[in-house]
Amino acid sequence: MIKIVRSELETVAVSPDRYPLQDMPEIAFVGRSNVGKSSLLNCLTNRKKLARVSGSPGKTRTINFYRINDEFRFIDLPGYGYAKVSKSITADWDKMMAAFFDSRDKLKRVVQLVDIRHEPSKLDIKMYDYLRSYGLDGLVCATKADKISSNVKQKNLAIIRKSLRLNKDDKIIPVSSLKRTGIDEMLSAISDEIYPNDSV
Ligand SMILES: Nc1nc2c(ncn2[C@@H]2O[C@H](COP(=O)(O)OP(=O)(O)OP(=O)(O)O)[C@@H](O)[C@H]2O)c(=O)[nH]1
Ligand SMILES: [Mg+2]
Repeated sequence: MIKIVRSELETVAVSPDRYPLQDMPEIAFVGRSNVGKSSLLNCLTNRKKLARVSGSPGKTRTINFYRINDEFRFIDLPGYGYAKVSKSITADWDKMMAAFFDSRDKLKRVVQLVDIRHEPSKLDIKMYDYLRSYGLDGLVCATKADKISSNVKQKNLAIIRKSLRLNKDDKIIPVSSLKRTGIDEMLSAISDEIYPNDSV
């Protein structure tokens, strides 16, 4: 399994002319505003303040490229579904995402984050279908697992699986960035995407 020893914010971009060169494999993270993307990145990299976390949703509005071990990148995508964001910003978001997905050839997988407490929203389902159309689906992270009891957890994971229409082999990993649970499972799944030929 990968061991993250170095991580740095490499580039903050809105449009493709600011994206870094495609010289290493990449894993992106997407989900509604406030679902816990930036918190998960901090947890995975074992850094407290690598990505900015906020109580007010809509914090990450840019595409943030993090360089990990000089080996691969984690990409924090801007959250969707923030109610106070105006229509024009939503249109910009769609354009920003299309430009991103159309151009990153070394993107191995996009981790879809959903809140473990709730049934996926229409936007979550739309986003996941969008990932499916690019063949980048298959890895879901159910966040804030510390907020529910373990018997409700199993039930909710099944609901999420069903509503996103996951295949049998697709992974859904419950994670708590607060309690640091599920982080090793997530790192192991990410390892499999970056180094698919390595066994163990
Ligand atoms: N209890 C609990 N709270 C969490 C967890 N992960 C994130 N949070 C909280 O959820 C809020 C949003 O977290 P962020 O990591 O900033 O969410 P984000 O998806 O990056 O949000 P945007 O950048 O706005 O799209 C913060 O108040 C976090 O402290 C978790 O595992 N458990
Ligand atoms: Mg964020």
